[in-house]
Amino acid sequence: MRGIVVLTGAGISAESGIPTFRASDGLWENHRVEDVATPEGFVRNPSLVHRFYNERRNHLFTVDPNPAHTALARLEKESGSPVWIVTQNIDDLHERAGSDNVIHMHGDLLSSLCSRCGARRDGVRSDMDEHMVCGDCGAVGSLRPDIVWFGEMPYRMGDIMPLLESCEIFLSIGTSGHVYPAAGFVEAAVSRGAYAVELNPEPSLIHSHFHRRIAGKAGECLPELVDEILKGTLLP
Ligand code: BJW
Repeated sequence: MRGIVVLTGAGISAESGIPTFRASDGLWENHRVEDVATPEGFVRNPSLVHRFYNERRNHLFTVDPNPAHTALARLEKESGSPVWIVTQNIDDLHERAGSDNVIHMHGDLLSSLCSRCGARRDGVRSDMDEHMVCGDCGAVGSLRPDIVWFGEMPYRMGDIMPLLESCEIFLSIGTSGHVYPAAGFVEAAVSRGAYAVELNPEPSLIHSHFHRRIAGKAGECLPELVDEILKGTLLP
């Protein structure tokens, strides 16, 4: 059965109080991407990188899913078709809202990765630092946040591409289309026959590839879009 793929970006968590990256008050205004979101930045200054992610992890514990996350969980439960969320976000708000089929292509704020042995451990809730010891290989200082930085291969591309190539509906919610390979997903889906909808208050860099654009906030517009899909009135 052809399913539904939903690509989500920072915009879906904005109404929960998590800053986006490229807004005027976004994360990249106060931090240089090269310093906090590249493997080279981590080697140069692990303490700075740990501080950046520790602050974001601690903030995550203070926020809740918003109606956009809840609407996607409802779509998964009530749709007769398989629904997959491919999120670029490293927060756990989709899971907390009740979604089960979530692929975190850019990693997970609540997981650690050993840059020496590759072991990943989830359930990280306390601050990380450059003195930590890997519980798997015993290396000191090799543990990093389990995040996909620039120049690194996003997770589960081998699962994502077949989902894009077989889906009937592709939704893109709250992503600016600056970062690849995620920005290329709409073309992969549309070229194989998917109907594509973008939901974003501003047109993304890739908006022209979509059949329909909804200008608005995810928390306000996604519940209605989900209703349309569940009623079977979305497709022309
Ligand atoms: C709302 C809203 C509301 C606000 N409701 N919406 C040239 C061509 C192609 C590729 C490259 C290239 N040069 C370099 C590359 C590769 C590079 C890349 O794309 N660079 C670009 C900058 C050009 N990509 C990579 O390196 C990736 N790896 C890779 O390519 O590996 C090789 C490969 C080869 C072949 C196949 C596959 C792979 C890795 C990318 C890693 C990205 N990492 C980050 C940081 C880590 C995570 C973290 O710290 O949280 O991920 S960067 C950052 O950007 C983060 C995000 O996930 C990602 C996307 O940002 P997003 O989500 O779109 O946020 P914003 O802020 O940009 O936009 C928010 C949107 O929400 C806006 O549009 C608002 O309007 C909207 N919004 N309120 C709905 N209420």
